[in-house]
Amino acid sequence: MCEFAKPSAECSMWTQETGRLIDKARAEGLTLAWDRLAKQTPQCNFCEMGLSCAKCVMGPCRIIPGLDRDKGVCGANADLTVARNFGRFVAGGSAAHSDHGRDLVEVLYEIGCGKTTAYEIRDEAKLRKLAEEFGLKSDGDVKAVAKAVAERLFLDYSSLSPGLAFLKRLPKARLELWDKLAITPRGIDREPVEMLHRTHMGVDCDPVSLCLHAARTSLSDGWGGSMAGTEISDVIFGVPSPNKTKVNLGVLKTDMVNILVHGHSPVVSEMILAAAADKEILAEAKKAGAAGINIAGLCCTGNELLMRRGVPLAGNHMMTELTIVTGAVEAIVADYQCIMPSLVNIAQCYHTKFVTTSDKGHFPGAERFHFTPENARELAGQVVRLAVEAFKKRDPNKVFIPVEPVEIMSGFSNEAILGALGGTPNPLIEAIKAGTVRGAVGIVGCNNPKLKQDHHHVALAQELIKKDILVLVTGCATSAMGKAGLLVPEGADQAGEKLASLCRTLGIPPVLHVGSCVDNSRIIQLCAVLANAIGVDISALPVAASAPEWYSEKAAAIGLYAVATGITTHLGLPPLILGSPLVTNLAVAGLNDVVGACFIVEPDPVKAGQLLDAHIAAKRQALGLQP
Ligand code: MSK
Repeated sequence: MCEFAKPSAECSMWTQETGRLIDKARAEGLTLAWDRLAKQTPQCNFCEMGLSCAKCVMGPCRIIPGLDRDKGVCGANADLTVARNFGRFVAGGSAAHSDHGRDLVEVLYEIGCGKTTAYEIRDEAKLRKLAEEFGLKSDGDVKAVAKAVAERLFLDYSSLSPGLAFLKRLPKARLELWDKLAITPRGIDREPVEMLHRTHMGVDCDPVSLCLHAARTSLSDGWGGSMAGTEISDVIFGVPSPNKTKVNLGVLKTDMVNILVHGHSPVVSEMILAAAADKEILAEAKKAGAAGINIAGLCCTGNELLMRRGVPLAGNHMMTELTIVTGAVEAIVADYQCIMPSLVNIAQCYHTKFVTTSDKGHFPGAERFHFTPENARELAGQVVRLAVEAFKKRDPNKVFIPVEPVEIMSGFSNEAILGALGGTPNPLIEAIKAGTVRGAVGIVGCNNPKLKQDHHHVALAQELIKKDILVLVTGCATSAMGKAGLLVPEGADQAGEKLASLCRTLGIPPVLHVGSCVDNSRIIQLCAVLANAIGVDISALPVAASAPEWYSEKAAAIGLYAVATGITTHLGLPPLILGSPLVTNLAVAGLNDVVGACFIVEPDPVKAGQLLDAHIAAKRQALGLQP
């Protein structure tokens, strides 16, 4: 087993709420992710090193470098096997984000064609601005503009793309570098498919070439599918602006019908939110004995509603099973990604309805509703009514909500950040030059049961803000930061003197919540805005990224598109590549000479903070600034 991956007895005890609910789950005879991890331990060392291959039936093969089993049946050695596996891993993550983005483009298209009345354009100005950016007619009938923007993005999903529409946002130097390396992404669907093709036996047998195509694939996500997901979500549901709300399991209400929206897409969850405000359904809830209907979020669907509507966030990835264990959840309404199959079984031990809404996400045993833009309003009403019915069956003796909610601030879209600065990045650039903000780090992503829950996110953020480095946060790291008091202006008390004073003046937290996992596209876009304004490539900026507790293929895609964009990225756990010295060295060093950034792997969050601080100091010095 890899040294980074040892589950610790205390790993489940990081937060008060986790520990107490684990005790309840144990008393009720339930098995949770931590228990399943323990049963899976020790995990397969070959898989952990990336040295197993099951891509054909001459195998499966396990490569043992240095021994007489150093090649698979086809002749692939350790480097090639690792590169093939890593390429497919990144393709999986890129495909997931980008397919999510496509769903938003499809809703925009349906709005443009007048085929849905459930959805509308909430931010017409952003839509027209995008049309202008894409070189399309931006005035006139809003539906025609919506249709044209959607059609332009559909082209980007295909082989007919004239060049991804969002690439124009990048500094010229970065685009020239990608062209030189032949990693400029072409079609959003094309790159992951080509990765599957290249990694079929007997196609691309050069590990370096495969790694470069992995970078290209991830870029089709970051500057393509994910960016489309973010931008079109803003158009349809509104550009986020700062709001105050609450986080942790305390957002569940003992006297209300509690519905948790889970997954990644705002498409269905926005409809559930609207249905929960329906007077008729509210009256039914009251008749059932509830004081009202309470919607709260999980994972990135939660982040979407949190950013735009201030809907409270019940928890992140490793809290999802435990939310049901509270006994206070009437329904979990799930779309796709990061939804543990175990939730169905745990829900069956309570009165909780587990509802799926996407034709892509099937969970045997779930209540299945196939949402489309045409039927979304009607089905949302049915789902909320199902939860109201479930409330009647809630067992008050099983209800246990172990904590009080914590206040947070959210909604820091790029528009909100730049808007607060007078519409230009110049005040931020001046603050960076003066060292008030020495740099910025995006802390993104998941929890992993192999690590002490939330601890790595929080300890890293504390280490960075102490050194006057601003932190931007997305995804499941958000609730960790919130619980630690870092998402409120008072969090400035934990920051260095200069950053703290800026936060107090502006009334902002030292850690800014910028969205869900697709919204990491906001971070790379902001980097491009800063680089263009300063007149440098993105790799020259005093910025970095980090995924301290990551688990998913999508996180690997995010990390790689950040690095390929020129942003050095820290990982708290290594990817499954350590079986290849060539691929590992490329990731942690060689990429610096290729794309001007690389990965840092460091499990200790304090040491990681020190490494990122040193990286930022070096970038500042290279720009002629005080480190
Ligand atoms: S939900 S990818 S556990 S952030 Fe986006 Fe959270 Fe990571 Fe899933």
